[in-house]
Amino acid sequence: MFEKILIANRGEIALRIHRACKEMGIKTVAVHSEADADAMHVRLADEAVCIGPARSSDSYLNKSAIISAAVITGADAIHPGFGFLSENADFAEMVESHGIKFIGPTAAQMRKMGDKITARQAAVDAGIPVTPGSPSLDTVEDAVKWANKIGYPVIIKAKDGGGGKGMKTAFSDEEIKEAYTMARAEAKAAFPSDVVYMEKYLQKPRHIEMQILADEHGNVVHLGERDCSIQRNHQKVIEESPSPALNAEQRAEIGDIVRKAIEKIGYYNAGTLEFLYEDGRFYFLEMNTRLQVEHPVTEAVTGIDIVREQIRIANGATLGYTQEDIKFNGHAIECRINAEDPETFTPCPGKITDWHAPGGLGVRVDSAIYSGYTIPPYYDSMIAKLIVFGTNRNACLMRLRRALEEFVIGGPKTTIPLQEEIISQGDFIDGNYNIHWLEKYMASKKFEPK
Ligand code: MV4
Repeated sequence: MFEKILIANRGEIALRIHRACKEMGIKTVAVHSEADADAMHVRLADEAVCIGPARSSDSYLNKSAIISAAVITGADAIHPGFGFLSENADFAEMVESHGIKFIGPTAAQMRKMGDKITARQAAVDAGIPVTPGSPSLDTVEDAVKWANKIGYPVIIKAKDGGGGKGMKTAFSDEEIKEAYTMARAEAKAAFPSDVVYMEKYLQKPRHIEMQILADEHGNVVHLGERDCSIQRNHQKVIEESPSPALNAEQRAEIGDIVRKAIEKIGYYNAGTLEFLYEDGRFYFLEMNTRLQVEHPVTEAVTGIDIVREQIRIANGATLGYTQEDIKFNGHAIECRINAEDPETFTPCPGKITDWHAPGGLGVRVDSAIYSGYTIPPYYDSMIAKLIVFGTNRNACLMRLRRALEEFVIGGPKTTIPLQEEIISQGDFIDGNYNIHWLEKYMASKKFEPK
């Protein structure tokens, strides 16, 4: 087993990975920017290396600084967490070329499944349902032809797009020309490639993602789904498992399809397949070849420590269990707590003057915040994740309401009031929502925080 793992990340996920390492008797190396010198993961790690100034591009995205830190400290492996270099195939390659294990898929798997068009093709070849779609569109005539073949409404997407950037919908031949031209122009300006393609546009889908774990010997399991539809501006706000929209048969069906597909594709380590779900049907969107922010929701309902499994897999272990051994219990909901104005979502960095995290049975708080800590303005504004488990969804909601009420964060504004507002809405309580629900809700009523 690895003796020492370098954690190439910061904040709550760095702490989360550190915890898994310590429980496995593995030493940890923290890397940090100058701005994170007094961060929790730095304090708790066995060793810490400053890798550069505050700006991410000079520190957490600085491949050679991170690899140098691993070489200097003699780390056997690097865990990239999420964001930063976690889906950067070149980084994975550089790490492996230094004889250090990258905890994740291979660079080749990352390239294949991380690219929207090749991933879609791999999904089709592996029997995963996708939306009716087109190949890359070279001319506006192509766009008109394919839009009429697929049937309106359609959505045009940039191959290298993400987070909703470079997407344009069209409902008629009149709209398709402008949509195509705009999408290509935006792609050219924002991404490495200006290649665009088209899909049938789903107007009221849920966003449901499947967690998979695969070892390097061909064994694959799925760990169920997460419903991530409560989002705003492509930022997830609340995630839950299981999805209130799925029954056991649907779960088993899509789980089976995904498991067999990943076996066929030959992917390994942790991964998540994102789907749009509408009128009882799944449509593959894209694959995330990394650990995700919302992984604790799956850990709560399966009892599996996903980071521990990633480390075991990277160390060549077999899973040691099959799909039949995976049991799903109860219900879990995660609230992302951001240091942001709950109405405008503008980041509010600053000093934490008070910090009281909720506790009790079934309450988990993943955070690297402590009283007196100052949130730096250089990184994303998520400061904590509140994950609550209950034996069923209602019990989970009751507990979540109590935990949010108990949470005290003095200093910056946070999204807690918005979370409390969302979980008190009838639609949410009934599980009756889709990807547009939150934006519609916030637009429809002047949001009044408590
Ligand atoms: C779609 C879609 C509807 N139909 N594709 C948003 C970013 C990227 N993940 C793909 N996205 C979408 N693709 C088709 N064919 C709606 C969205 C979408 C969305 C998807 C998941 C979660 C939130 C979203 C918010 C707006 C649009």
